Amino acid sequence: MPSSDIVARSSRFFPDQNVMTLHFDILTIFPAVFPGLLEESILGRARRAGLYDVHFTDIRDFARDAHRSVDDRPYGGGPGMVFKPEPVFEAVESVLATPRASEEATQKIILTPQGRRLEQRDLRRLSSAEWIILLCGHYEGFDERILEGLGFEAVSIGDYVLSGGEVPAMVLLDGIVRLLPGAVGHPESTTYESFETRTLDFPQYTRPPEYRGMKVPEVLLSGNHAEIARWREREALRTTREFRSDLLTGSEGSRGQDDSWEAGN
Ligand code: 6GU
Repeated sequence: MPSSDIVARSSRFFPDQNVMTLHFDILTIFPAVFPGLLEESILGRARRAGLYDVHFTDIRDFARDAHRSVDDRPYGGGPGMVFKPEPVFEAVESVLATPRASEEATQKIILTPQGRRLEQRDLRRLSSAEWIILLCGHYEGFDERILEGLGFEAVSIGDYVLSGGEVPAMVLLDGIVRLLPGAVGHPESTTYESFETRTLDFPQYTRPPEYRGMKVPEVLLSGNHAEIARWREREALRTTREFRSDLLTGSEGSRGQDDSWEAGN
């Protein structure tokens, strides 16, 4: 997998270079919430190394009235407010007006609890894109014509409701960037981990061998690598059975989602 990722990411424009920059555009009414997360750790290093970059568009800049309003009351009544179509369409069109990659290498995603639930394999597939546009929802939702007219994929990060699409957008970005070749020190640490293998990770320990009466399992101190591998496999299965038996049976809970989104597109 890592080698094919590298091929996928070598640029048509710079074929002699192994790495190209994955461009993110994030459309939001709260651009100020993102920078801290983008500075630290893997995301910070990968960005400074040029593996990816992020451009923000403040949807409010495309509001038309003096109050810079981007939401309105829902037709038919009910609580909450709905994203108006005009500022969102115009913000999206302003981003699309300066393409950063070919159509085929571009992924356009709208973050909404009404979307298809994100899985690790989706992140894996998205990590070979060249341009990813993320549109963050807010309020009670979007005017349906935004979903209908823009041709974006609607993506949810799980079966719970958040106040907006900013945290989900960061979840996507984080999950994608750490898969880019060079982002993580040991590439194998992204291939043998939970959800790629359909089991949870096995328990890990570091020094000291005993802490507050809790001991590191003897087998891990034994130096017997075959024994250690068997123990880890057993423990991974045990914790998966206990907390996520759905991963072992292939049933995905109430939504019965058995294909990655876009698989059928
Ligand atoms: Cl993408 N948005 C919101 N507001 N809530 C969510 C979500 C997205 N995914 C799960 N819950």
